[in-house]
Amino acid sequence: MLRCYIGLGSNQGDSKSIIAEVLKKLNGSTGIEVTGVAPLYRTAPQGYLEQDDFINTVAEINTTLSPLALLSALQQIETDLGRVRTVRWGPRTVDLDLLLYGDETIILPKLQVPHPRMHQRAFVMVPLADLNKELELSGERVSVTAKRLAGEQRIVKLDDMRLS
Ligand code: X6L
Ligand code: MG
Ligand code: MG
Repeated sequence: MLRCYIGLGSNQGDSKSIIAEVLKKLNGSTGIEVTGVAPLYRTAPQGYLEQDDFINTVAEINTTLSPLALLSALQQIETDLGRVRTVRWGPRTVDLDLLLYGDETIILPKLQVPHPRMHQRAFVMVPLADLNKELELSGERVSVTAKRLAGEQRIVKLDDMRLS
């Protein structure tokens, strides 16, 4: 049994409902148990800027699946939820990224873990730090990285917006 972290993002359709649906499908998948979900965040689009804000979060799972079996389970859920690949870095109903697979390093043509750019992205590191403050990545605590990135990139916890 391995502890893994999955990045979730959506900026097309009813992103909150889509993420709820994804979490149900993840937890219902053979060999995957969702053990935690960070708060939802509204985040500025990165890479391709002319698109709507994203809703992002991170899920913590236990899995008995191999990395590639887990990757195909994630891709199947993306397809089930109607993801269509058009513009590179463009809008998507849902994106599921395998961020961490235990403490393993995986370098395959179609899968790199830890996700090679996660430590640069507030929309990954901030929810990851919510789930596990002790976690370290390339020698730095994720909570430290997350604080720095949150000061540089636009990211707002959704619950913080309820009273506004
Ligand atoms: C320069 C060049 C600076 C490229 C940044 C960053 C590219 C992130 C792609 C980049 C660059 C990405 C999400 C997103 C995407 C998401 C938010 C990507 C892949 N996915 N923006 N942009 N949330 N906020 O989930 O992450 S496309
Ligand atoms: Mg992504
Ligand atoms: Mg992806």
